[in-house]
Amino acid sequence: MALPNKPLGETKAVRDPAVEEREVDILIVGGGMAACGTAFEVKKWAPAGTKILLVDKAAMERSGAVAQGLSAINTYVGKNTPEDYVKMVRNDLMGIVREDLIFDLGCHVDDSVHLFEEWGLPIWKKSADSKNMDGKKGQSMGTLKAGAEPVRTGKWQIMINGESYKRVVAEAAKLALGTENILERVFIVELLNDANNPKQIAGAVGFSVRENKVYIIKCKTMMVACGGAVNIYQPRSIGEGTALAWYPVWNAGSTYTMCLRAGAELSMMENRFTPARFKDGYGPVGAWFLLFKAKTLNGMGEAYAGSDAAKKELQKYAPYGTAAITPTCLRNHLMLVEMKEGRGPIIMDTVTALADLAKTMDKKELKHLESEAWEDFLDMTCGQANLWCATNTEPEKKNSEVMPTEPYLLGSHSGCCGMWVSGPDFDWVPAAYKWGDKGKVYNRMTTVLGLFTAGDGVGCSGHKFSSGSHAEGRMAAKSMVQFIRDHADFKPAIKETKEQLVDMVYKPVRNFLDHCNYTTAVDINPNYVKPAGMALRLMKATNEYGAGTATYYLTNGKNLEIIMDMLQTMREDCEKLGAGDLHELMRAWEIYHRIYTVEAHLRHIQFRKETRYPGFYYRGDFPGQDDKNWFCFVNSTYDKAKNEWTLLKRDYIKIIP
Ligand code: SFD
Ligand code: AMP
Repeated sequence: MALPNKPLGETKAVRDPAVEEREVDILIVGGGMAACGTAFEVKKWAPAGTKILLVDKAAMERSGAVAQGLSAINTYVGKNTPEDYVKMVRNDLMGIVREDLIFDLGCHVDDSVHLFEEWGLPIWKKSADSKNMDGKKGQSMGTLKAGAEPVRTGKWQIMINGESYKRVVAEAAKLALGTENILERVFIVELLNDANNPKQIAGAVGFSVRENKVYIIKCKTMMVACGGAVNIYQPRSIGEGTALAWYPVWNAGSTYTMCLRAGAELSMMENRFTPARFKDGYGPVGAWFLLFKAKTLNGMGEAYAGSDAAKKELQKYAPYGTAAITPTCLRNHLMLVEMKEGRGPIIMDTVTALADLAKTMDKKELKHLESEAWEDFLDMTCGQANLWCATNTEPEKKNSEVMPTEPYLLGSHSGCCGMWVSGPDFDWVPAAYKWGDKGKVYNRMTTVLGLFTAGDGVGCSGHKFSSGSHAEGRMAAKSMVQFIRDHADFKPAIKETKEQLVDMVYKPVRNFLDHCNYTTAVDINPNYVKPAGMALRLMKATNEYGAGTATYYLTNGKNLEIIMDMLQTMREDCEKLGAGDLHELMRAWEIYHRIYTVEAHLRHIQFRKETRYPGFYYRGDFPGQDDKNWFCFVNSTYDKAKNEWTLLKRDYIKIIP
């Protein structure tokens, strides 16, 4: 149940919180697209009486990446085939992907889109004379399921009026699960392995960000879908712009850190997404490229992306670079070449694009087109629309700059880091890609028994986006139900005592309370470090040594060696985090999660001795791709008892010719 909004000011943390213990069959951690998918699907398959609980750190109506809404659904297969979908994802991610996971998703994703429409999400449609119909007009054309044509921008993307997208999806999830089975504003800190089998999941511990209360929850199986990782690198937005980012600032790598600390194997953590976005406001570019057919120009006014020099550059990365659609990282690479050679800044030519479209439009249609240009941002990144207002930018009259942002870690958008999970139980899925227990295969289960993930949590299978994340959450739900049926006699046991868990979760509070009177300035104290300070320390280090914007995304072996040392020190110093209120306690745990996540990222970059994703990051000591040695997955595990990382290669197996 949602707690009411709190009164002004932060809730002071106390030394000894209340403790609530729960035991359920199925625990869903996260309340975003994937978790809402799980919540919607799970009860349909679960035996009567199954206890299910969903825990979100925020309020589901507006939590996660879709909080502000979206203006497009980027994965709708429609008349394409799942095989084509695999080929698109494979090409965009430079060849190394899990084709079993992608194909499986391609078979199911449209069903989630059909549900969104049934639940009230307006999807743009083509009229009989091929005009774009949005809002109510679009709805009057009938549903996608009944055969209406969506407005395709690219081959995979469809336009929506999506400001309330997350509300629509969350409402369905809440209705399906029942609000009595939902805890909002509870931040999960750590997963708990079973006392009798350390390779099995048995529960999780977290705390309320609204009241001084720790939750200890036992379960038989768990979905962890806490999104990707943001603010692990110094963002380009500073000063007045602080707190702006493209991906959701409130997703702090909890998925990766909690799963890796529970022993789950990670895959392709070296992959990151460094998106090109409208400068300073982080407005996405997809609609401008695909719907409005805009071009990017360099500072000389040249459409550099189609130039002979660009074609020559892309040939270095054939077959991906020479494919019909240039992979996302290489589009960035071309942009960076221009910037580094002094031909920046990069400019989105909105003026020409809108003028060209206007040629075939009457006045009313033109007005509508202009409002669509605004709505694109108002629907999902309203800060960009605000910035346009603040800088007198009318896109039909004034162009905007585009810039590659700071790096993000995610597995659902144009990136593919995450957990190494089992694929579906089909004959065509290689044995190395499917696993489970007692002769059963559990689709989307990590290498920890009973621990599932979806959306940003699943590695090696990007380009799921909002719709695919929802569908994947639903697919995993069915496996989770199968799991509890097969493990009906499993009694989760936690080896940590209640006191030990409370000590761990509230340690930053106690550090603070023990020492806060020692100095007059509460943020400065020799006995504790505030999470805000630690966040700055982390972002400075990753920016400078870990291929951030400071070095045009370039790093090398020596820089990585230095930052590993710094990260180790930061982890040690995290023992001294201090939190005076509940909001700060959340910040303390977020920074802890961020540090582990970015360490995993950098350890993978260190291990992979090539530059697989030019434009996302570069290894100065290993430029270019080395297919002979590195056309494989890089995986890793972390042993929390020994504080040891193990990195390994796993074979890439081609399934779709
Ligand atoms: O324009 C804890 N995305 C786009 N998808 C599309 O389909 N179309 C678009 O147009 C897309 N674009 C876009 C997108 C995202 C953003 C931010 C913008 C623009 C500005 C991507 C999708 O949104 C994304 O793929 C999915 O949302 C991923 O789903 P999922 O479930 O993996 O993550 P989530 O939705 O962010 O949810 C995370 C949840 O976890 C909670 N959480 N709960 C408890 N304890 C913790 N420790 C927790 N940590 C996090 C969160 O509160 C949240 O509920 S465009 O750029 O291309
Ligand atoms: P973005 O707004 O950059 O997140 O992109 C939204 C969708 O459009 C994603 O599916 C991208 O892969 C796709 N996209 C964005 N820009 C281009 C482009 N220049 N060419 C092809 N596809 C693109």
